Amino acid sequence: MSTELLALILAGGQGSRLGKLTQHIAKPAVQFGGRYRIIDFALSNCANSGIRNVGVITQYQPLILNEHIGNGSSWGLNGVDSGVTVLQPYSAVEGNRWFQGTSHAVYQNIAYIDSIDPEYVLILSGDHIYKMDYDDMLRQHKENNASLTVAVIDVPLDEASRFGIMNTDSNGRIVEFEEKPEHPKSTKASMGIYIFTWSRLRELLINADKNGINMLDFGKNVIPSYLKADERVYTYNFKGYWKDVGTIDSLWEANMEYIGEDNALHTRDRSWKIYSKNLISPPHFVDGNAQVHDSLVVDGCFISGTVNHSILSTNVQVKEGAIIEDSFIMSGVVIGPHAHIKRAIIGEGAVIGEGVVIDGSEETGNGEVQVVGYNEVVGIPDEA
Ligand code: ADQ
Ligand code: ADP
Repeated sequence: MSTELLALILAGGQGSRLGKLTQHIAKPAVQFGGRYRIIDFALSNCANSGIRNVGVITQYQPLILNEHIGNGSSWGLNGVDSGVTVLQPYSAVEGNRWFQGTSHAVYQNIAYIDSIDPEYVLILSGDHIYKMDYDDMLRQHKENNASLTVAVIDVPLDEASRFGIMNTDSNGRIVEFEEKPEHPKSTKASMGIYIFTWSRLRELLINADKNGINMLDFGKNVIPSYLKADERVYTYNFKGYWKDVGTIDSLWEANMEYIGEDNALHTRDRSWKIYSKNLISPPHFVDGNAQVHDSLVVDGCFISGTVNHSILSTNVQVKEGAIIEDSFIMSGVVIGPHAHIKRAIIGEGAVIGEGVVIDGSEETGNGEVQVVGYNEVVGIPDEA
């Protein structure tokens, strides 16, 4: 089998900055927007870009991710000439090599990549919310006769030190790259999305291992080494909405930005649909006393209380007198009578007892987005 472009989604990071939300689940499997898990965006972008082969590199808590991806049929990636392969961690064999970085994870999966025999590999993160046509990036990679193309986006200067930051010449060729610099010299940030000409990357990774050279991370090792070797490294300028949802604040923000008809992701754009595994639930029910404004509510919800500018994922129950504002509520959550949830993320299956107040707002709460973990019980659950 051979294919032009193989996508590899890095879905392994622990996501420690998401705290309780990633205690038992890999970051890319965390829910988003009422109907999705974060990785759906990368998988749907692959499907929409005409990519036929996708490898998902897992490491930390991959169980739910495995279940979710299944045979890839939700994204149409289960045909005779296509497939999603969930690649399992190598930690058991290699002992302490468990924690190593992104390019090392690719190196560990070289046998799989060789079995597909791609001309190019597209490296993606499993934790970004965006819509992007990777085929256009590939077109440009070929036009530039590049050995590496890095997707970039302009970020605010005060956030630039969270990213790989680069300088380019007038043709978009990268002349300088610094991974997460303390004092960033530009605002051109790497999105952690790369297209490599595979033969060249393969050679680099194999030689580095042979010669005991650290080649563990794309940002820290591989890109600098490409630049040093005077390889043709180009940027691809991405215009549009993109968010790395690696922190509680960014995850909450991205969900809030997803509310509304005219949202940042253009949900209603039929030409670039986001697909997910669809578990059928009954229609949602809004009872006679309920009030729902400016909110996303999906299947299986049962609402008796008040919901304002919030997202209710599948099978959420909001009991009488409860108020939910500016919050993202994941699947199966029960919000007890007269509870008040404001500026919060409530994890899958959590139960909030009667009258409990969870408030992360500036005005009345402590100003920090509040989080309740998966299946966590807060207060005394309602008997009914
Ligand atoms: P980070 O996002 O900080 O920076 P990193 O945490 O190394 O990069 O991980 C990238 C992705 O790979 C994440 O989705 C993570 O979960 C996953 N991952 C990490 N280690 C893995 C492993 N061993 N196996 C499988 N998956 C793994 C990168 C770039 C920056 C760029 C930002 C943009 O290094 O230059 O600016 O992405 O978000
Ligand atoms: P965050 O940046 O939110 O902490 P990352 O996904 O970048 O999340 O991963 C955080 C750290 O956790 C990284 O240093 C990564 O190497 C490490 N890590 C990755 N996988 C595991 C794991 N299975 N167990 C423990 N730590 C891990």
